[in-house]
Amino acid sequence: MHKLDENQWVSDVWPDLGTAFSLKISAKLHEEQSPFQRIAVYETSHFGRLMTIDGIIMLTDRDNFHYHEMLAHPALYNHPAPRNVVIIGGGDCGTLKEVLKHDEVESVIQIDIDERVTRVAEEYFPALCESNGDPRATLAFIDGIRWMAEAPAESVDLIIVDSTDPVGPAEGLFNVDFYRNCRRVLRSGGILVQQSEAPFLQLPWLLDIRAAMAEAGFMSRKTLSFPQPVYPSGFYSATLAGKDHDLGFFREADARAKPFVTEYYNAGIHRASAVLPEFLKRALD
Ligand code: SPD
Repeated sequence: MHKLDENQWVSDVWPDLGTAFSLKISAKLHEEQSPFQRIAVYETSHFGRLMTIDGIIMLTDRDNFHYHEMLAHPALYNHPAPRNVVIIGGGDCGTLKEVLKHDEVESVIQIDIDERVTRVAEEYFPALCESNGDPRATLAFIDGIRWMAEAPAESVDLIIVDSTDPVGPAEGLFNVDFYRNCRRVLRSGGILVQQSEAPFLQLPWLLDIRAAMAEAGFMSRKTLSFPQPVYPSGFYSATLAGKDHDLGFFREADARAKPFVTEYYNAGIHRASAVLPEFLKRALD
């Protein structure tokens, strides 16, 4: 652990957007160059621990629940019977933990190319990894793009892409070829959900994601918005794509009676997250 000066900050800097978001830190707990990326963990003054990858904020103890819950629960309650789930990326295991809260899920394979992200999370973010020993969970450290290209058709109900941004190692998780394979691997009624960036600041990325999903043959798309304080602008999104069906339905009664604790997600939030501001509705039309 490296103790830092009183007034040190870690900043998530986006030169092309002219923005930066900073967290005050008291110590650097870990830093390494994995075969794929630079992983760092800091102790912050007000947000608990912070993980960055290649200098970009991935998560903090304090606020990661918004993102992980909204990547998992809306899609799981949109699907009538989600039994087999695949998470692409998600090496910190926060999304896995949320998925495993659903008793109807029989298996989850988490496929992250970088094993070091998971090993670092196990050491510094044990709360996110507390369900890793669940017998329904398999952790694989292989290329998710290749896995998807080779997976049997119609074998999965839900695919969650919990990736870094569409630059660097994760770029291939945002394109038509990858989405085509996801669609092939999904059963009828299956759903793909992709973290789809910050609508106000990164709208071109969101539009590209939706266009690629449509080009890959997904019949419907639904973008949900939610707060994510430590990501650019604090306003974030996830986009669901329905293989061959409309995404209007969700198991609202089940969501209302959810038998597990969440910090952000509930049935009302599920409904509300699909209500988009005017600028975004116009952009997505
Ligand atoms: N702009 C940062 C986007 C990072 C999204 N994924 C974070 C991983 C959390 N499981």
